[in-house]
Amino acid sequence: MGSHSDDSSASFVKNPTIKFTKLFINGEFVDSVSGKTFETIDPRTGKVTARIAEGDKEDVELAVKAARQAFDHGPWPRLPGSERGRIMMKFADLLEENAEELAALDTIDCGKLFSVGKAMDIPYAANALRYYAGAADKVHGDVLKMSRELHGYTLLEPIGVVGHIIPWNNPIFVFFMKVSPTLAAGCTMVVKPAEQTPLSALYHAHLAKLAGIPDGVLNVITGFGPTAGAAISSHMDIDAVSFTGSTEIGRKVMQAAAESNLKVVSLELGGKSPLIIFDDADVDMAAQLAIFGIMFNKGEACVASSRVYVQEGIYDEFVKKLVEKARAWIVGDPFDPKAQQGPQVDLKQFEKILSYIEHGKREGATLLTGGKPVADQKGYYIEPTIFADVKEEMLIAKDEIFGPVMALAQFKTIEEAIKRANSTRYGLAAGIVTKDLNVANTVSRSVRAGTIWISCYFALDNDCPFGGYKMSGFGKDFGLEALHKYLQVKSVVTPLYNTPW
Ligand code: TXE
Repeated sequence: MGSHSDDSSASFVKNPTIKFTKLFINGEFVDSVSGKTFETIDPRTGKVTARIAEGDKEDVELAVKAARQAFDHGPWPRLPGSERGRIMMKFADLLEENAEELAALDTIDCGKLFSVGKAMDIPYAANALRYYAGAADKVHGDVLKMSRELHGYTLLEPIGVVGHIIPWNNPIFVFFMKVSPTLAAGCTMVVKPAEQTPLSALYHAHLAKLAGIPDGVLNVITGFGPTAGAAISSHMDIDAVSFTGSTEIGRKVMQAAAESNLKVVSLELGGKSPLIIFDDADVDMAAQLAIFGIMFNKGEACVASSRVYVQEGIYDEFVKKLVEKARAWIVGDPFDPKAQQGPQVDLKQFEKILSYIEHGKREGATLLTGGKPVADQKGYYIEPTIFADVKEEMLIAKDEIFGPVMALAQFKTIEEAIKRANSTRYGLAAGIVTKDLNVANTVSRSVRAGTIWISCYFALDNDCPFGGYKMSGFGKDFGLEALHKYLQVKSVVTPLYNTPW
Protein backbone atom coordinates (compact mmCIF):
# COMPACT_ATOMS: atom_id res chain seq x y z
CA MET A 1 0.00 0.00 0.00
CA GLY A 2 0.97 3.64 -0.19
CA SER A 3 3.22 5.34 2.28
CA HIS A 4 2.76 8.25 4.64
CA SER A 5 4.21 10.77 2.20
CA ASP A 6 0.98 12.67 1.46
CA ASP A 7 0.42 15.57 3.91
CA SER A 8 -3.33 15.30 3.93
CA SER A 9 -4.42 13.11 6.82
CA ALA A 10 -7.42 11.96 4.77
CA SER A 11 -5.10 10.46 2.18
CA PHE A 12 -2.93 8.90 4.87
CA VAL A 13 -5.93 7.24 6.43
CA LYS A 14 -7.00 5.80 3.08
CA ASN A 15 -3.48 4.55 2.42
CA PRO A 16 -2.13 3.49 5.79
CA THR A 17 1.49 2.45 5.93
CA ILE A 18 1.68 -1.24 6.63
CA LYS A 19 4.32 -1.44 9.32
CA PHE A 20 3.89 -4.95 10.64
CA THR A 21 3.87 -8.02 8.41
CA LYS A 22 5.75 -10.60 10.47
CA LEU A 23 4.79 -13.07 13.20
CA PHE A 24 4.99 -11.76 16.76
CA ILE A 25 6.67 -14.31 19.03
CA ASN A 26 8.15 -13.65 22.46
CA GLY A 27 7.99 -9.89 22.02
CA GLU A 28 9.70 -9.79 18.61
CA PHE A 29 8.50 -9.57 15.01
CA VAL A 30 10.02 -12.55 13.18
CA ASP A 31 9.79 -14.29 9.81
CA SER A 32 8.08 -17.65 9.68
CA VAL A 33 10.37 -20.69 10.01
CA SER A 34 9.61 -21.66 6.42
CA GLY A 35 10.12 -18.08 5.18
CA LYS A 36 6.78 -18.35 3.39
CA THR A 37 4.39 -15.42 3.05
CA PHE A 38 0.81 -14.97 1.84
CA GLU A 39 -1.12 -12.14 0.25
CA THR A 40 -3.74 -10.05 1.94
CA ILE A 41 -6.26 -8.55 -0.46
CA ASP A 42 -8.14 -5.24 -0.50
CA PRO A 43 -11.81 -6.15 -1.04
CA ARG A 44 -12.49 -2.74 -2.60
CA THR A 45 -10.36 -3.69 -5.59
CA GLY A 46 -9.34 -7.34 -5.33
CA LYS A 47 -5.71 -6.18 -5.38
CA VAL A 48 -2.89 -7.33 -3.10
CA THR A 49 -2.33 -5.04 -0.11
CA ALA A 50 0.69 -6.69 1.48
CA ARG A 51 2.55 -9.95 1.93
CA ILE A 52 2.35 -11.38 5.42
CA ALA A 53 4.46 -14.05 7.13
CA GLU A 54 2.75 -17.43 6.85
CA GLY A 55 2.92 -19.20 10.19
CA ASP A 56 2.61 -22.97 10.36
CA LYS A 57 3.04 -25.75 12.91
CA GLU A 58 6.70 -24.91 13.68
CA ASP A 59 5.85 -21.28 14.33
CA VAL A 60 2.93 -22.22 16.59
CA GLU A 61 5.40 -24.46 18.42
CA LEU A 62 7.74 -21.52 19.05
CA ALA A 63 4.86 -19.28 20.12
CA VAL A 64 3.52 -21.89 22.55
CA LYS A 65 7.00 -22.36 24.03
CA ALA A 66 7.24 -18.60 24.61
CA ALA A 67 3.74 -18.47 26.10
CA ARG A 68 4.45 -21.48 28.33
CA GLN A 69 7.71 -19.95 29.58
CA ALA A 70 5.91 -16.63 30.26
CA PHE A 71 3.18 -18.49 32.13
CA ASP A 72 5.36 -20.85 34.16
CA HIS A 73 8.20 -18.47 34.97
CA GLY A 74 7.29 -14.95 33.85
CA PRO A 75 5.84 -12.11 35.89
CA TRP A 76 2.40 -11.84 34.23
CA PRO A 77 0.39 -14.47 36.15
CA ARG A 78 2.19 -13.47 39.37
CA LEU A 79 1.60 -9.72 39.15
CA PRO A 80 -1.00 -8.24 41.46
CA GLY A 81 -4.26 -7.97 39.50
CA SER A 82 -4.15 -4.18 39.89
CA GLU A 83 -0.78 -4.07 38.13
CA ARG A 84 -2.06 -6.18 35.22
CA GLY A 85 -5.02 -3.83 35.15
CA ARG A 86 -2.76 -0.76 35.00
CA ILE A 87 -0.89 -2.15 31.98
CA MET A 88 -4.17 -3.05 30.27
CA MET A 89 -5.42 0.52 30.82
CA LYS A 90 -2.29 1.79 29.09
CA PHE A 91 -2.94 -0.65 26.22
CA ALA A 92 -6.47 0.79 25.92
CA ASP A 93 -5.09 4.36 25.76
CA LEU A 94 -2.67 3.34 23.01
CA LEU A 95 -5.50 1.79 21.01
CA GLU A 96 -7.38 5.07 21.14
CA GLU A 97 -4.28 7.08 20.22
CA ASN A 98 -3.89 4.93 17.11
CA ALA A 99 -7.61 4.70 16.32
CA GLU A 100 -7.49 6.07 12.78
CA GLU A 101 -4.60 3.93 11.63
CA LEU A 102 -6.08 0.78 13.13
CA ALA A 103 -9.55 1.42 11.74
CA ALA A 104 -8.01 2.06 8.32
CA LEU A 105 -6.18 -1.29 8.44
CA ASP A 106 -9.47 -3.13 8.97
CA THR A 107 -11.07 -1.12 6.17
CA ILE A 108 -8.46 -2.18 3.64
CA ASP A 109 -8.39 -5.74 4.97
CA CYS A 110 -12.08 -6.59 5.32
CA GLY A 111 -14.02 -3.69 3.82
CA LYS A 112 -15.40 -2.53 7.17
CA LEU A 113 -16.67 1.06 7.17
CA PHE A 114 -13.88 3.32 8.40
CA SER A 115 -16.38 5.47 10.30
CA VAL A 116 -17.68 2.40 12.17
CA GLY A 117 -14.19 1.09 12.89
CA LYS A 118 -13.16 4.42 14.37
CA ALA A 119 -16.36 5.28 16.23
CA MET A 120 -17.37 1.79 17.37
CA ASP A 121 -14.78 -0.96 17.09
CA ILE A 122 -11.92 0.97 18.67
CA PRO A 123 -13.98 2.37 21.58
CA TYR A 124 -15.52 -1.09 22.13
CA ALA A 125 -12.08 -2.68 22.12
CA ALA A 126 -10.61 -0.07 24.49
CA ASN A 127 -13.60 -0.43 26.79
CA ALA A 128 -13.24 -4.20 26.82
CA LEU A 129 -9.63 -3.78 27.96
CA ARG A 130 -10.73 -1.32 30.66
CA TYR A 131 -13.67 -3.44 31.82
CA TYR A 132 -11.47 -6.48 32.37
CA ALA A 133 -8.59 -4.35 33.71
CA GLY A 134 -11.00 -3.26 36.43
CA ALA A 135 -11.92 -6.86 37.15
CA ALA A 136 -8.33 -8.16 37.29
CA ASP A 137 -7.90 -7.40 41.01
CA LYS A 138 -11.37 -8.60 41.97
CA VAL A 139 -10.86 -12.23 41.09
CA HIS A 140 -11.11 -14.37 44.19
CA GLY A 141 -12.48 -17.67 45.38
CA ASP A 142 -14.87 -18.48 48.23
CA VAL A 143 -14.60 -19.69 51.77
CA LEU A 144 -16.62 -22.91 51.85
CA LYS A 145 -19.11 -23.98 54.47
CA MET A 146 -17.86 -27.52 54.88
CA SER A 147 -20.10 -30.19 56.39
CA ARG A 148 -17.38 -31.54 58.69
CA GLU A 149 -14.63 -29.98 60.82
CA LEU A 150 -12.68 -28.81 57.85
CA HIS A 151 -11.61 -25.45 56.55
CA GLY A 152 -12.19 -25.30 52.79
CA TYR A 153 -11.72 -22.53 50.29
CA THR A 154 -11.40 -22.12 46.55
CA LEU A 155 -8.66 -20.41 44.58
CA LEU A 156 -9.28 -19.05 41.09
CA GLU A 157 -6.14 -19.66 39.08
CA PRO A 158 -5.36 -18.66 35.48
CA ILE A 159 -5.98 -21.60 33.18
CA GLY A 160 -2.57 -21.37 31.50
CA VAL A 161 -1.73 -20.94 27.83
CA VAL A 162 -4.75 -20.02 25.72
CA GLY A 163 -5.17 -20.29 21.93
CA HIS A 164 -7.46 -17.78 20.25
CA ILE A 165 -8.68 -18.39 16.70
CA ILE A 166 -10.25 -15.26 15.28
CA PRO A 167 -12.51 -14.60 12.27
CA TRP A 168 -12.31 -11.81 9.70
CA ASN A 169 -15.65 -10.06 10.06
CA ASN A 170 -14.79 -7.89 13.10
CA PRO A 171 -11.03 -8.22 13.43
CA ILE A 172 -10.39 -5.54 16.09
CA PHE A 173 -13.54 -6.09 18.09
CA VAL A 174 -13.22 -9.89 18.36
CA PHE A 175 -9.48 -9.72 19.10
CA PHE A 176 -10.12 -7.62 22.21
CA MET A 177 -13.29 -9.46 23.18
CA LYS A 178 -11.08 -12.53 23.58
CA VAL A 179 -7.70 -11.13 24.58
CA SER A 180 -8.93 -8.72 27.31
CA PRO A 181 -10.37 -11.28 29.76
CA THR A 182 -7.46 -13.61 29.05
CA LEU A 183 -4.96 -10.92 30.02
CA ALA A 184 -6.94 -10.01 33.15
CA ALA A 185 -7.04 -13.65 34.25
CA GLY A 186 -3.22 -13.78 34.13
CA CYS A 187 -3.00 -16.21 31.21
CA THR A 188 -0.59 -16.12 28.30
CA MET A 189 -1.71 -16.72 24.75
CA VAL A 190 -1.23 -17.46 21.07
CA VAL A 191 -3.61 -15.58 18.80
CA LYS A 192 -4.29 -16.52 15.19
CA PRO A 193 -6.17 -13.86 13.23
CA ALA A 194 -8.04 -14.90 10.09
CA GLU A 195 -5.90 -15.13 6.95
CA GLN A 196 -8.12 -12.47 5.30
CA THR A 197 -7.44 -9.90 8.04
CA PRO A 198 -4.00 -10.14 9.63
CA LEU A 199 -3.07 -6.43 9.63
CA SER A 200 -4.70 -4.99 12.74
CA ALA A 201 -3.77 -8.00 14.91
CA LEU A 202 -0.05 -7.45 14.25
CA TYR A 203 -0.45 -3.77 15.07
CA HIS A 204 -2.09 -4.73 18.41
CA ALA A 205 0.96 -6.88 19.21
CA HIS A 206 3.19 -3.83 18.74
CA LEU A 207 0.95 -1.74 21.03
CA ALA A 208 0.88 -4.51 23.64
CA LYS A 209 4.66 -4.34 23.85
CA LEU A 210 4.59 -0.54 24.13
CA ALA A 211 2.01 -0.82 26.92
CA GLY A 212 4.39 -3.03 28.92
CA ILE A 213 2.89 -6.47 28.44
CA PRO A 214 5.84 -8.79 29.06
CA ASP A 215 7.37 -10.79 26.22
CA GLY A 216 5.73 -14.13 25.56
CA VAL A 217 2.36 -13.16 27.05
CA LEU A 218 0.71 -12.20 23.75
CA ASN A 219 1.96 -13.96 20.60
CA VAL A 220 0.37 -13.48 17.18
CA ILE A 221 0.71 -16.11 14.46
CA THR A 222 -0.68 -15.09 11.08
CA GLY A 223 -1.48 -17.92 8.70
CA PHE A 224 -4.14 -20.32 7.48
CA GLY A 225 -6.71 -22.38 9.36
CA PRO A 226 -5.83 -25.94 8.35
CA THR A 227 -2.15 -25.32 9.21
CA ALA A 228 -1.62 -22.67 11.91
CA GLY A 229 -5.19 -22.89 13.26
CA ALA A 230 -5.15 -26.69 13.43
CA ALA A 231 -1.74 -26.60 15.15
CA ILE A 232 -3.32 -24.53 17.93
CA SER A 233 -6.41 -26.66 18.44
CA SER A 234 -4.38 -29.90 18.48
CA HIS A 235 -1.45 -28.63 20.57
CA MET A 236 -0.61 -30.69 23.65
CA ASP A 237 0.58 -27.69 25.65
CA ILE A 238 -2.29 -25.26 25.08
CA ASP A 239 -4.73 -25.41 27.98
CA ALA A 240 -7.79 -23.78 26.41
CA VAL A 241 -8.90 -22.74 22.95
CA SER A 242 -11.45 -20.09 22.18
CA PHE A 243 -12.77 -20.11 18.62
CA THR A 244 -15.06 -17.80 16.67
CA GLY A 245 -15.92 -18.90 13.13
CA SER A 246 -18.04 -21.35 11.18
CA THR A 247 -19.91 -24.25 12.77
CA GLU A 248 -18.07 -26.63 10.45
CA ILE A 249 -14.64 -25.56 11.71
CA GLY A 250 -15.90 -25.28 15.30
CA ARG A 251 -16.61 -28.99 15.11
CA LYS A 252 -13.04 -29.63 13.88
CA VAL A 253 -11.56 -27.52 16.68
CA MET A 254 -13.52 -29.54 19.23
CA GLN A 255 -12.43 -32.81 17.65
CA ALA A 256 -8.79 -31.74 17.67
CA ALA A 257 -9.06 -30.71 21.32
CA ALA A 258 -10.62 -34.08 22.20
CA GLU A 259 -7.98 -36.02 20.30
CA SER A 260 -5.03 -34.08 21.77
CA ASN A 261 -5.00 -33.00 25.42
CA LEU A 262 -8.72 -32.40 26.12
CA LYS A 263 -8.09 -28.67 26.31
CA VAL A 264 -11.04 -26.54 27.40
CA VAL A 265 -13.02 -25.41 24.36
CA SER A 266 -15.35 -22.48 23.80
CA LEU A 267 -17.03 -21.90 20.46
CA GLU A 268 -18.86 -18.89 19.08
CA LEU A 269 -20.26 -20.06 15.76
CA GLY A 270 -22.75 -19.07 13.13
CA GLY A 271 -26.31 -17.90 13.46
CA LYS A 272 -29.61 -17.42 11.66
CA SER A 273 -31.13 -14.98 14.06
CA PRO A 274 -34.84 -14.09 13.89
CA LEU A 275 -36.29 -10.60 14.31
CA ILE A 276 -39.99 -10.80 15.23
CA ILE A 277 -42.10 -7.72 14.64
CA PHE A 278 -45.60 -7.54 16.13
CA ASP A 279 -48.63 -5.57 14.94
CA ASP A 280 -48.28 -2.91 17.66
CA ALA A 281 -44.78 -1.88 16.50
CA ASP A 282 -43.93 1.54 15.17
CA VAL A 283 -43.65 0.40 11.56
CA ASP A 284 -41.04 2.91 10.48
CA MET A 285 -38.79 2.18 13.44
CA ALA A 286 -39.24 -1.58 12.94
CA ALA A 287 -38.33 -1.37 9.26
CA GLN A 288 -35.24 0.67 10.13
CA LEU A 289 -34.21 -1.88 12.75
CA ALA A 290 -34.74 -4.75 10.31
CA ILE A 291 -32.54 -3.10 7.68
CA PHE A 292 -29.88 -2.28 10.25
CA GLY A 293 -30.03 -5.81 11.70
CA ILE A 294 -29.11 -7.47 8.42
CA MET A 295 -27.24 -4.84 6.39
CA PHE A 296 -24.93 -3.55 9.14
CA ASN A 297 -21.35 -4.68 8.47
CA LYS A 298 -22.71 -5.92 5.07
CA GLY A 299 -24.41 -8.83 6.79
CA GLU A 300 -21.06 -10.21 7.92
CA ALA A 301 -22.21 -10.44 11.52
CA CYS A 302 -22.81 -13.67 13.41
CA VAL A 303 -25.87 -12.11 15.08
CA ALA A 304 -27.30 -10.55 11.88
CA SER A 305 -31.12 -10.61 11.87
CA SER A 306 -31.23 -12.67 8.70
CA ARG A 307 -34.81 -13.94 9.24
CA VAL A 308 -37.50 -11.31 9.74
CA TYR A 309 -41.04 -12.34 10.78
CA VAL A 310 -43.73 -9.67 10.60
CA GLN A 311 -47.29 -9.98 11.93
CA GLU A 312 -49.95 -9.86 9.23
CA GLY A 313 -51.70 -6.64 10.36
CA ILE A 314 -48.74 -4.41 9.47
CA TYR A 315 -47.09 -6.61 6.86
CA ASP A 316 -47.95 -4.63 3.70
CA GLU A 317 -47.05 -1.26 5.19
CA PHE A 318 -43.85 -2.75 6.62
CA VAL A 319 -42.78 -4.18 3.27
CA LYS A 320 -43.28 -0.83 1.55
CA LYS A 321 -41.09 0.98 4.06
CA LEU A 322 -38.52 -1.80 4.14
CA VAL A 323 -38.00 -1.74 0.39
CA GLU A 324 -37.74 2.07 0.35
CA LYS A 325 -35.09 1.92 3.06
CA ALA A 326 -33.14 -0.89 1.38
CA ARG A 327 -33.05 1.08 -1.87
CA ALA A 328 -31.84 4.18 -0.03
CA TRP A 329 -29.10 2.24 1.81
CA ILE A 330 -25.77 3.52 0.46
CA VAL A 331 -23.28 0.92 -0.76
CA GLY A 332 -19.85 2.26 -1.62
CA ASP A 333 -16.23 2.92 -0.69
CA PRO A 334 -15.95 2.12 3.02
CA PHE A 335 -13.78 5.23 3.52
CA ASP A 336 -16.64 7.45 2.28
CA PRO A 337 -18.36 8.82 5.40
CA LYS A 338 -21.73 8.59 3.62
CA ALA A 339 -21.39 4.87 2.82
CA GLN A 340 -23.48 2.46 4.91
CA GLN A 341 -22.14 -0.74 3.40
CA GLY A 342 -18.73 -1.64 2.01
CA PRO A 343 -17.55 -4.66 0.01
CA GLN A 344 -17.78 -8.26 1.22
CA VAL A 345 -14.51 -9.53 2.67
CA ASP A 346 -13.28 -11.60 -0.27
CA LEU A 347 -14.15 -13.32 -3.52
CA LYS A 348 -15.09 -16.57 -1.74
CA GLN A 349 -17.70 -14.87 0.45
CA PHE A 350 -18.90 -12.71 -2.47
CA GLU A 351 -19.52 -15.82 -4.57
CA LYS A 352 -21.08 -17.70 -1.65
CA ILE A 353 -23.63 -14.92 -1.10
CA LEU A 354 -24.49 -14.63 -4.80
CA SER A 355 -24.99 -18.37 -5.00
CA TYR A 356 -27.47 -18.24 -2.07
CA ILE A 357 -29.29 -15.43 -3.86
CA GLU A 358 -29.62 -17.66 -6.93
CA HIS A 359 -30.92 -20.48 -4.69
CA GLY A 360 -33.54 -18.12 -3.24
CA LYS A 361 -34.74 -17.23 -6.73
CA ARG A 362 -34.88 -20.89 -7.79
CA GLU A 363 -36.64 -21.99 -4.59
CA GLY A 364 -39.51 -19.60 -5.34
CA ALA A 365 -38.98 -16.85 -2.78
CA THR A 366 -40.08 -13.39 -4.00
CA LEU A 367 -37.14 -11.07 -4.65
CA LEU A 368 -38.32 -7.65 -3.45
CA THR A 369 -35.12 -5.73 -4.10
CA GLY A 370 -31.40 -6.22 -4.80
CA GLY A 371 -30.16 -9.63 -5.83
CA LYS A 372 -26.95 -8.85 -7.69
CA PRO A 373 -23.51 -7.24 -7.44
CA VAL A 374 -23.50 -3.45 -7.39
CA ALA A 375 -22.95 -2.17 -10.93
CA ASP A 376 -19.85 -0.08 -11.71
CA GLN A 377 -17.86 -1.33 -8.73
CA LYS A 378 -14.62 -3.23 -9.06
CA GLY A 379 -14.71 -4.78 -5.59
CA TYR A 380 -16.97 -7.29 -3.88
CA TYR A 381 -20.06 -5.10 -3.44
CA ILE A 382 -23.53 -6.66 -3.27
CA GLU A 383 -26.89 -4.90 -3.36
CA PRO A 384 -28.98 -4.97 -0.18
CA THR A 385 -31.23 -7.92 -0.97
CA ILE A 386 -34.64 -8.84 0.42
CA PHE A 387 -36.59 -12.02 -0.25
CA ALA A 388 -40.24 -12.29 0.84
CA ASP A 389 -42.53 -15.33 1.15
CA VAL A 390 -39.62 -17.35 2.50
CA LYS A 391 -40.57 -20.81 3.74
CA GLU A 392 -38.77 -22.64 6.55
CA GLU A 393 -37.57 -25.44 4.27
CA MET A 394 -35.79 -23.06 1.85
CA LEU A 395 -32.02 -22.96 2.01
CA ILE A 396 -32.04 -19.16 2.41
CA ALA A 397 -34.10 -19.61 5.61
CA LYS A 398 -31.84 -22.33 7.01
CA ASP A 399 -28.23 -21.50 6.19
CA GLU A 400 -26.10 -18.66 7.44
CA ILE A 401 -25.52 -16.59 4.29
CA PHE A 402 -23.32 -14.00 6.03
CA GLY A 403 -24.20 -11.26 3.58
CA PRO A 404 -26.76 -8.47 3.04
CA VAL A 405 -29.62 -10.87 2.35
CA MET A 406 -32.86 -10.83 4.36
CA ALA A 407 -35.41 -13.67 4.44
CA LEU A 408 -38.83 -12.16 5.18
CA ALA A 409 -42.08 -13.93 6.09
CA GLN A 410 -45.38 -13.09 7.77
CA PHE A 411 -47.05 -14.72 10.75
CA LYS A 412 -50.45 -14.64 12.46
CA THR A 413 -50.06 -15.59 16.14
CA ILE A 414 -47.41 -15.34 18.84
CA GLU A 415 -47.27 -19.15 19.01
CA GLU A 416 -46.53 -19.35 15.30
CA ALA A 417 -43.82 -16.69 15.63
CA ILE A 418 -42.09 -18.56 18.45
CA LYS A 419 -42.28 -21.87 16.58
CA ARG A 420 -40.80 -20.36 13.42
CA ALA A 421 -38.11 -18.45 15.33
CA ASN A 422 -37.00 -21.70 16.93
CA SER A 423 -37.04 -23.67 13.67
CA THR A 424 -33.28 -23.43 13.23
CA ARG A 425 -30.24 -25.37 14.31
CA TYR A 426 -28.71 -22.09 15.48
CA GLY A 427 -29.40 -20.06 18.62
CA LEU A 428 -27.17 -17.02 18.82
CA ALA A 429 -29.54 -14.05 19.10
CA ALA A 430 -33.10 -12.87 18.47
CA GLY A 431 -34.91 -9.54 18.28
CA ILE A 432 -38.46 -8.62 19.26
CA VAL A 433 -40.33 -5.44 18.39
CA THR A 434 -43.50 -4.85 20.40
CA LYS A 435 -44.84 -2.41 22.98
CA ASP A 436 -46.62 -5.19 24.85
CA LEU A 437 -44.59 -6.30 27.86
CA ASN A 438 -46.39 -9.64 28.10
CA VAL A 439 -45.56 -10.45 24.50
CA ALA A 440 -41.93 -9.36 24.95
CA ASN A 441 -41.54 -11.45 28.11
CA THR A 442 -43.23 -14.52 26.62
CA VAL A 443 -41.14 -14.47 23.47
CA SER A 444 -37.88 -13.73 25.36
CA ARG A 445 -38.37 -16.82 27.47
CA SER A 446 -39.50 -19.07 24.63
CA VAL A 447 -36.89 -18.39 21.96
CA ARG A 448 -33.81 -20.55 22.40
CA ALA A 449 -31.02 -18.05 21.80
CA GLY A 450 -28.16 -16.67 23.88
CA THR A 451 -29.12 -12.98 23.51
CA ILE A 452 -32.56 -11.40 23.12
CA TRP A 453 -32.88 -7.79 22.04
CA ILE A 454 -36.21 -6.06 22.67
CA SER A 455 -36.80 -2.96 20.52
CA CYS A 456 -33.10 -2.76 19.69
CA TYR A 457 -30.47 -4.80 17.85
CA PHE A 458 -26.68 -5.31 18.08
CA ALA A 459 -26.81 -3.93 21.62
CA LEU A 460 -23.65 -5.73 22.73
CA ASP A 461 -21.97 -4.62 25.91
CA ASN A 462 -18.98 -5.62 28.00
CA ASP A 463 -21.28 -6.40 30.87
CA CYS A 464 -23.55 -8.63 28.83
CA PRO A 465 -22.50 -12.30 28.44
CA PHE A 466 -22.60 -13.19 24.76
CA GLY A 467 -22.68 -16.64 23.17
CA GLY A 468 -24.84 -19.26 21.59
CA TYR A 469 -27.40 -21.91 22.27
CA LYS A 470 -27.66 -25.04 20.12
CA MET A 471 -25.24 -25.18 17.15
CA SER A 472 -24.20 -21.56 17.64
CA GLY A 473 -21.73 -22.89 20.19
CA PHE A 474 -21.10 -22.64 23.91
CA GLY A 475 -19.07 -20.62 26.39
CA LYS A 476 -19.62 -16.89 26.78
CA ASP A 477 -17.63 -13.93 25.59
CA PHE A 478 -18.10 -10.65 27.49
CA GLY A 479 -19.28 -10.26 31.05
CA LEU A 480 -17.56 -11.80 34.03
CA GLU A 481 -18.51 -15.17 32.50
CA ALA A 482 -15.77 -14.62 29.91
CA LEU A 483 -13.19 -13.95 32.62
CA HIS A 484 -14.16 -17.22 34.28
CA LYS A 485 -13.51 -19.11 31.03
CA TYR A 486 -9.83 -18.38 31.55
CA LEU A 487 -9.75 -19.28 35.23
CA GLN A 488 -9.92 -22.63 36.91
CA VAL A 489 -11.18 -23.41 40.37
CA LYS A 490 -8.93 -25.15 42.87
CA SER A 491 -10.34 -26.45 46.18
CA VAL A 492 -8.03 -26.33 49.19
CA VAL A 493 -9.01 -28.22 52.34
CA THR A 494 -7.36 -28.43 55.75
CA PRO A 495 -8.57 -29.82 59.15
CA LEU A 496 -10.07 -27.09 61.30
CA TYR A 497 -8.62 -28.05 64.67
CA ASN A 498 -5.43 -29.85 63.77
CA THR A 499 -7.23 -33.16 64.21
CA PRO A 500 -5.38 -35.96 62.42
CA TRP A 501 -7.18 -37.54 59.44
O1 TXE B 1 -14.76 -19.50 8.36
P1 TXE B 1 -13.73 -20.39 9.16
P2 TXE B 1 -14.68 -18.96 6.84
C1 TXE B 1 -19.24 -18.31 8.99
C2 TXE B 1 -19.94 -17.53 7.88
C3 TXE B 1 -18.96 -17.65 6.75
C4 TXE B 1 -18.48 -19.07 6.96
C5 TXE B 1 -17.18 -19.42 6.30
O2 TXE B 1 -21.14 -18.16 7.53
O3 TXE B 1 -19.55 -17.46 5.50
O4 TXE B 1 -18.37 -19.21 8.35
O5 TXE B 1 -16.17 -18.47 6.65
C6 TXE B 1 -9.69 -20.61 11.16
N1 TXE B 1 -8.51 -25.45 12.50
N2 TXE B 1 -18.49 -17.45 9.89
O6 TXE B 1 -14.39 -20.06 5.88
O7 TXE B 1 -12.99 -21.29 8.21
C7 TXE B 1 -9.54 -19.58 10.06
O8 TXE B 1 -8.18 -19.48 9.67
C8 TXE B 1 -8.43 -24.31 13.22
C9 TXE B 1 -19.19 -17.00 11.06
O9 TXE B 1 -13.75 -17.82 6.81
O10 TXE B 1 -14.48 -21.01 10.29
C10 TXE B 1 -10.09 -18.34 10.75
O11 TXE B 1 -9.09 -17.79 11.61
N3 TXE B 1 -8.77 -23.11 12.73
C11 TXE B 1 -18.30 -16.36 12.04
C12 TXE B 1 -11.24 -18.91 11.59
O12 TXE B 1 -10.96 -20.30 11.73
C13 TXE B 1 -9.25 -23.06 11.47
C14 TXE B 1 -17.17 -15.58 11.56
C15 TXE B 1 -12.62 -18.74 10.98
O13 TXE B 1 -12.65 -19.32 9.70
C16 TXE B 1 -9.37 -24.21 10.68
C17 TXE B 1 -16.55 -16.15 10.37
C18 TXE B 1 -8.96 -25.46 11.24
N4 TXE B 1 -9.05 -26.60 10.57
C19 TXE B 1 -17.24 -17.01 9.57
N5 TXE B 1 -9.87 -23.85 9.47
C20 TXE B 1 -18.89 -15.83 13.29
N6 TXE B 1 -19.36 -16.70 14.18
O14 TXE B 1 -18.91 -14.63 13.53
C21 TXE B 1 -10.07 -22.51 9.51
N7 TXE B 1 -9.69 -22.02 10.71
